[in-house]
Amino acid sequence: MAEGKSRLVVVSNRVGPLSDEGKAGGLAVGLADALRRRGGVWFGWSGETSDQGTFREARTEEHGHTSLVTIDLTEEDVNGFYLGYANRSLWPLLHYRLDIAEFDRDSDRAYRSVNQRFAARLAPLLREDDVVWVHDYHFFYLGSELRQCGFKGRIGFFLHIPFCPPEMFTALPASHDVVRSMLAYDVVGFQTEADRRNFVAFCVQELGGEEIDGGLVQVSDRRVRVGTFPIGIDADGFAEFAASAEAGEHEDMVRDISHGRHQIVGVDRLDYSKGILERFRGFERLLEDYPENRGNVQFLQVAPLSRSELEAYVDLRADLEKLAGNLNGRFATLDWTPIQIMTRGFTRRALAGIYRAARVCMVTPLRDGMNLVAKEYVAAQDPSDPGVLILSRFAGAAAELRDALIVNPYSADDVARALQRALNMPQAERVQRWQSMRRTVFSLTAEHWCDSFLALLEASGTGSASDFDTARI
Ligand code: ADQ
Repeated sequence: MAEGKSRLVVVSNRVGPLSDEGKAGGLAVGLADALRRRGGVWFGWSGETSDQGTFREARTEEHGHTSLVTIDLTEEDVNGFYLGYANRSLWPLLHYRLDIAEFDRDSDRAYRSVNQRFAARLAPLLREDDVVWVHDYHFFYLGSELRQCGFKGRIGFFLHIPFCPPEMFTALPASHDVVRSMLAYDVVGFQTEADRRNFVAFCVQELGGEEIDGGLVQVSDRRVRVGTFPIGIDADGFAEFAASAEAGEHEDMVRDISHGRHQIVGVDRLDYSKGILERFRGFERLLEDYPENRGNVQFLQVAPLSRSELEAYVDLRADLEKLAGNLNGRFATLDWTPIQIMTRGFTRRALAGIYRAARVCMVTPLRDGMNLVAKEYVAAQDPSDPGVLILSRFAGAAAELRDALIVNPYSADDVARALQRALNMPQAERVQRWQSMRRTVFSLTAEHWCDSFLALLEASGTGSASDFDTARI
């Protein structure tokens, strides 16, 4: 463990990998890096189900100064906690999709119970001066449960996805319980100022709290620091990936299949929040309204299946294939297929090559906490001939990457106009916009995100919530 610093204990639904073998997502890389530097524990779900679930012996893997500690869930836990409450209630609701959010008592119970059992398993592993950092919407109750177990040290929480306005969040039957229990954390962090404001507004309007200068929220006698910490990527590492042989091979492959046509790319987990259908409609509008692009542009959408066990995702895949099929049927010629969809994952090096081959990257979510693909695309570009980023105003990244072409993803006209502009943008303007975005991506990195969150958490002092009791708030 690094001298003079407390041990870091990270909790997230899935843990690792600690070594970057070119496959980890942006978040895992950022956290792994912090753990490698400081030493500590990464605690979470093993991804396995067993009959004993959380009661089964924990698995521990040692990597230098860091231990990965995981426990199982039962199948019932997976259905209620993970597929149910986390994925069918919280994910859609927090992405402003009240229309498809489902709420039911059994998954609410399962979620609380898993949070309570995770806390009970983690508490005995903790030392008094540990700094505990809990991640994401799977573990809203974990902090207050750790307090119930008697842990008095510092606990921070970071939400990777958006926090919707209070008018919407109150639709969650347990909304008051969730936010009250979040006050057990010493620091609560969000991706953007808009998310932070929504959370504070909930505390004020629903819990009778008030905002105090300096980023503090007070509810009854409990004060919590509420801040904005936009997540970044390991920009240098990603730029190195882009210069690797594997990236070069993929860049060449994409250039070969595009036969000198401009390549447009979209890279997302297959999820309704990513706005892929709307993006296809924007591309279709480009071909309708600006016919000179027919035969001259090609769109590659990379969308690996995520959570395919959920019905909404199966439907989405079918809708996407249908829309792409119709569009291809309508515009394709013997030697040109406008849209290609690939539902496989790529290594991060391969992905960097694909980004580099693309003249335009479309990152057009309907709602997104941050969106790391936007930052990866910027980091992967050739400085002398960079591509253009088209970015949804509803992605957290839009607050930082002002020199992208910012669009309303719901408007096919707006998206088509931006595509036309991107495809015809002079090199000098591309370079100037890219340089400005590059500065942001290379300064507000994953390491910066981690360090600034932990600095605030460490400065928040120990034991501030030792007497935390949700019943009093
Ligand atoms: P995600 O919703 O997963 O993350 P995003 O930020 O774009 O969204 O991260 C996706 C990651 O997966 C990127 O690192 C990307 O490279 C990788 N990826 C996507 N498609 C891939 C493919 N085909 N092959 C390989 N890798 C692929 C959540 C929130 C976001 C927030 C992050 C981090 O929803 O808003 O930015 O957490 O906080």
